[in-house]
Amino acid sequence: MPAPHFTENTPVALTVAGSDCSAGAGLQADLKTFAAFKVFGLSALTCAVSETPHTVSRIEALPPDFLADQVRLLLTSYPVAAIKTGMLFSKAHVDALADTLEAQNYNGHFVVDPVMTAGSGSPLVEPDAVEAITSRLFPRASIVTPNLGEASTLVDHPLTTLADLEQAASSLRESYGVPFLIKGGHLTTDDPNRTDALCIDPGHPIHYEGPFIDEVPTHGTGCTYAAAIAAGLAKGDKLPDAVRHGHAYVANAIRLSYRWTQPAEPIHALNHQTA
Ligand code: PXL
Repeated sequence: MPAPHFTENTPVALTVAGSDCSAGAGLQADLKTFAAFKVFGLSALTCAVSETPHTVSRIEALPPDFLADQVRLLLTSYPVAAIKTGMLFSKAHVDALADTLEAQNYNGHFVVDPVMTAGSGSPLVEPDAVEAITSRLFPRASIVTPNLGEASTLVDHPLTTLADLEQAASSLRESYGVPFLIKGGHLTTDDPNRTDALCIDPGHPIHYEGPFIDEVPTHGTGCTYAAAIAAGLAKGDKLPDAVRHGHAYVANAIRLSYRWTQPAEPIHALNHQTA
């Protein structure tokens, strides 16, 4: 037997998210992504979702104080360098998380993916969760990563063009004082590419562009992207580099995605190998 190899240098990231039993999104996607980036992943569970990429069947939430206990225990036991949030389900869960981060004086990287609906369109959070996420989590975020629909909810008007998306990223950056990455994957345009806009300095968006691959349903891409950014930050990447690596990683995961033909409809999942 070779001697065990201990290391103190492995970065640690924590996802605070829901379980997707079909494992393409949610904390399963986050842990796969952390592992692909060679970051040790921890998970604090908010709720369990019985779902596939096509449908959400049922959601069971854990008690908010149980979420708080997981986060407290992990923060007091591991050198957590980055936290990534996904499906937080309710205002009570958001408050439990925010209170625990404050009580533990957490000041590491904090990636907020403001999850509102599943790729299949079903709501994943109660209506009052969104206000709690914006008021309690956004102000302390290293980056917030809404998709087009989530960004239009946040600015309260529809976003249809890349110019709209850039304007929204700038105005959200101004409102909350933290960087916003708005993902353009859902833009309807004749352009074969899609652009994401990162606003760190208002008025100076950084673009990340890539070909749109439309044959693949995109269940889990948002979770994977935000988890990759958290992994990069945990490893010491600067924010624009963490986003660039995350963007490339998600594009690759879509391009190499799996497909199983079922009696009813084909089922897809992202491939979490590194390029
Ligand atoms: O993709 C958003 C998302 C986040 N978290 C969980 C999910 C989903 C989508 O289905 O199930 C648990």
